Amino acid sequence: MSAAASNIEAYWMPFTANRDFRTEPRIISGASGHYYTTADGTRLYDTFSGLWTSGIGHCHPKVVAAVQQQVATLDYCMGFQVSNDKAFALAERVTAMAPDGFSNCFFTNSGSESVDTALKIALGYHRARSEGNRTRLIGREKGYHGVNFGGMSVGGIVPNRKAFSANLIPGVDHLRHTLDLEHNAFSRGQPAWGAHLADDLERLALLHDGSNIAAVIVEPVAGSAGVIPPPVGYLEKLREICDRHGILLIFDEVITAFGRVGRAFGAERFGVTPDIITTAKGLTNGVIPMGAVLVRDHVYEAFMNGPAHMIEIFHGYTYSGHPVAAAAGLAVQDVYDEEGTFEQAAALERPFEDMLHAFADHEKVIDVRNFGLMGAIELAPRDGAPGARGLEIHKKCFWEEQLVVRNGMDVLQFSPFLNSNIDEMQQSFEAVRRVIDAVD
Ligand code: PXG
Ligand code: PLP
Repeated sequence: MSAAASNIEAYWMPFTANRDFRTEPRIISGASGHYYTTADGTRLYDTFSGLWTSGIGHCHPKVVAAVQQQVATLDYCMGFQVSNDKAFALAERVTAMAPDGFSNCFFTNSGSESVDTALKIALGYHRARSEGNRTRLIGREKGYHGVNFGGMSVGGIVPNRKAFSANLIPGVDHLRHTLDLEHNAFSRGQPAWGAHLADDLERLALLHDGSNIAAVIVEPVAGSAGVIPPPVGYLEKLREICDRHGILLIFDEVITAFGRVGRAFGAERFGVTPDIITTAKGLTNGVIPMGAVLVRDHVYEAFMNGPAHMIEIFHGYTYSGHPVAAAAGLAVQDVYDEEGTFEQAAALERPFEDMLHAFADHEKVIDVRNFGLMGAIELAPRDGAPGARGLEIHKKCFWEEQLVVRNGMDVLQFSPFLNSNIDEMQQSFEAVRRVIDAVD
């Protein structure tokens, strides 16, 4: 298989070993349904549904048609003091499917922008209520909240922070993460051990005084760090401590929203209601970049004060509510409804869990984790070369098994399509096993 483009020097790829990539370029030029194609026509099965993005598959005809139609009708319009019909329609649609009490949403263009928007809304909320002293933000170790300064600062993935350490935003603390292979390795779904780690929030509220803390942000299920489901009772405990201290709870649902955990939102699945929800990815199935920040009514209403001619939040992006992105979003939401995508995802959970946990006894595997249609197989790192085994598996899957598999260091991550075919899923795991067996 050849997957080369004529000149691949110019493009500086994100989160990629660029020089290594150029020795074996893996370039996709087409997609349909659950498969990618390369320039020479090779088909590859996508085990990651894009990058957690494309739950209904690639190039869904309904979405393609909606985007084509919209780009020929209204390609762009100013979003400040003027707007477009599709943005309003999508906001109505998304808030209608959210948990009760989320009647408003703010549009962004990515998960990173959604997170920074959410943090600014949290700070603005307290200020609007004359509690401007609430400035501290709390994230969690191993959290991923994108790469902008706010999200990076509340995030807890060390290599993403290391080079920027001195410039992270001030006034941020982190809860401990909940992954502890000694106590919760190989849990199916939510681990039984670890709810007590939420008490870290109480400890920080005592240290700083809860009245100085603006918000806590967590992923309901950590994704990027390698799928870390919340221990049973953990999210409930965070909610309770936030309530006691007047702290806003932000769920970063960039991955978990729109069916990935078998419901519209993780908040619904876990039965814990945050004050702010960040989304992106599945909002448009990844077709056009877009994110949305959903806010509870009390948050929105706090801003709707002062003279009516005044802008309530001095924040927004050139492309907030972009009409083509919004049209894609509307078509995707139609597909979710018409095809029963979230129910399809829920029905796949158990077989997916079984396929993943079949790796539990493999000699190179040190943990298997899953929740909804999020899964991870953690491999033992090679001595002195963490990440090498994972990258080799990724490449071998691509070249020898025609499979796109995502690795984060030595953790293989799986994000199957919400409408996966079980046989294809099974075959993809058989191929992954062949590759894990074959590498050192
Ligand atoms: N929050 C969460 C919870 C995410 O998963 C972001 C914010 C940032 O979104 P943008 O659209 O700015 O990338 C994400 C993104 C991985 C991986 O390998 C996951 C993401 C990004 C890159 C890699 O799991 N999620
Ligand atoms: N930089 C400059 C010079 C700009 O004019 C703008 C927007 O007008 C931005 C950055 C922000 O761009 P965006 O609104 O696409 O985030």
